Amino acid sequence: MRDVAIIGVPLDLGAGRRGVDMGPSAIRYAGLRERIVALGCQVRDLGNISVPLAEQIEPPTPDERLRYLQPIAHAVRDLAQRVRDVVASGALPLMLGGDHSLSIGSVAGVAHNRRIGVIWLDAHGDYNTPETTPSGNIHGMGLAALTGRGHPLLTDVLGQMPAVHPADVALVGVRSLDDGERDALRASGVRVFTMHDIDRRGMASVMEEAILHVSVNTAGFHLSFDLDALDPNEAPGVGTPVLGGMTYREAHLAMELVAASGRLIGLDLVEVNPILDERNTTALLAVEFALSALGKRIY
Ligand code: 6HN
Ligand code: MN
Ligand code: MN
Ligand code: MN
Repeated sequence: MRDVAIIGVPLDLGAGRRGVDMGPSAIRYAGLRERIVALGCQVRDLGNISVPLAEQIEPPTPDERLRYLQPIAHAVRDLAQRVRDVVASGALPLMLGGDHSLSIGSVAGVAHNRRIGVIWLDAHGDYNTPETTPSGNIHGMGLAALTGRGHPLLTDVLGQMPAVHPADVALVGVRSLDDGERDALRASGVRVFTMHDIDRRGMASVMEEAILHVSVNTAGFHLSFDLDALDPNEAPGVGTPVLGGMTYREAHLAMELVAASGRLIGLDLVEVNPILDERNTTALLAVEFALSALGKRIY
């Protein structure tokens, strides 16, 4: 079993709604560390990245198309450097969020000086730019930034632009895209699997193709798991719920296929919002997904 390093990112500046800053606590409280140790992994919890509160930075930002750009750019750079160091130490970085803008840093860190694949599990595309965003929220721009589209402070985090090639990315679980975002995604070369594909083909077929797609000629793949990929009836504690998502069983199967691939090199669990959750259900599911992705077997 592998070494795992946990990094909390209590960031909510990239989301329109407050509460996901408490996600790292909720996931830790759900027993993350002990349960990964029980798998036989060596686990280090590196604590949280320091992130300012919205209340500390009023007024938000001069640019309403990139809300809180400066503090988010600072946080993702800090995170990317720590993740790069974790990777150099031979451990697998496990990020707890926090809003999805944090993945701009985590993926940049995992991708440092090498070609990696990315699987982005999400109800959304996170492929907006300042030109297409309807909200100005940077958590809707993370995947675009990682593939080189957007503000330079977000596209060039560790001096490698783009951090990942669009052709090495698979987006899975999508059911909410903004108009400009959809056009950009179509032109990008990112492989998109919507909920329609999961309904028609089944999760196993979709994930097997996604994993193969991001594994060709790469050093392995990073999995960025936005918990809003799940149906909000099963995972209510997320920042931006969208009906019609994957079931717990489907997501769980996806994680088992990730583990079976032997190619996982980084993992984000993001957008857990304890304020909207019921008895920490969503955080508990996040822990289950981490365990399955790391190779937990029933038999
Ligand atoms: N997420 N497409 C919407 C926006 O504001 O850009 C929602 C983004 C949600 C982002 O869930 O990580
Ligand atoms: Mn997302
Ligand atoms: Mn989302
Ligand atoms: Mn490919």
